[in-house]
Amino acid sequence: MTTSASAVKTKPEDLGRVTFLDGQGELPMLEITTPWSTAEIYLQGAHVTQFKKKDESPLLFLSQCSRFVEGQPIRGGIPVIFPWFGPREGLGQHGYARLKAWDLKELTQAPDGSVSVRLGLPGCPEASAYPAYTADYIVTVNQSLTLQLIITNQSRDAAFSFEDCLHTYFDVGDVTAIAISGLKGLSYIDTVAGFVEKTETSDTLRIAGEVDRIYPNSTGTVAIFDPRLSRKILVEKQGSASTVVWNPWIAKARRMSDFGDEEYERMVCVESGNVASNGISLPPGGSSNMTVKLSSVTLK
Ligand code: TA6
Repeated sequence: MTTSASAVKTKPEDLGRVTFLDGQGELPMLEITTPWSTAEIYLQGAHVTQFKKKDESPLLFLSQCSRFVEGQPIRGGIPVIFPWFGPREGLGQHGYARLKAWDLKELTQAPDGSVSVRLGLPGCPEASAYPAYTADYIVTVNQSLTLQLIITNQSRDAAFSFEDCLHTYFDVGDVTAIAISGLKGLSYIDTVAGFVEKTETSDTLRIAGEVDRIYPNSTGTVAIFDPRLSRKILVEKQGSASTVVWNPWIAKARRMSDFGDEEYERMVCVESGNVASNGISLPPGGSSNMTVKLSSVTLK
């Protein structure tokens, strides 16, 4: 016997729920609950600070020392990096999108219990250096976490060149025990070794010191095997040509005032974006759409 969807009454507890509240530092945030998971998004930086599946430990790392101050980046979660990646003379690191309060544009609760939140980057003085553009960010929460960053060149006559990156901090049981796959055979820029270009020859990348690598033309799925937390994290993506892998290790961790000295042991960044040689140039009216799906499976 088939039952039409309309005949199936969705119980309230099966719908996704969104709660607006003041988070750390009194910064406004959304708390999202679905039948499978919970998530937190701060309007500051459209910053996802947590995603946690029921009966699993948090997927994302958030520093215990993070600042929650308007205009300052949150340390951990998923910083939205735009319109540039890395340092810029006199302009700071990783663009200004993560420093601004984004506007909440739309909330969608799907009949299956998924919740989607669309946020928009408002105009700001720094944007005057660029052609007119819009930046929309859609976060979808269900059994996994899907992030979509859509940049549109609203100019009628000028190209818009930029970099973007979802700088995701993953929570791991012990960074020296994880293995990262999906990068074998790719070239990478080793910024720790003076930005020299190398080739990834190992089947899996292990972390035993500071790692800060940009893998250009890296479009495939990356997996993080975490034996301590008995899970495999998958980073699947479309519209992203670059992967960045980062762990600050001991010395850099100590230099970061918004990061605990020992916290390098519990995190790794696997970032999805379009940076360096993969930067994007949009023609007038053109759009880019980067979609990243973060999921996890339990290791038997
Ligand atoms: O993505 C790696 C990286 O560029 C590292 O070089 C390190 O600076 C990290 O980003 C964190 O940057 P942040 O500006 O958030 O401290």
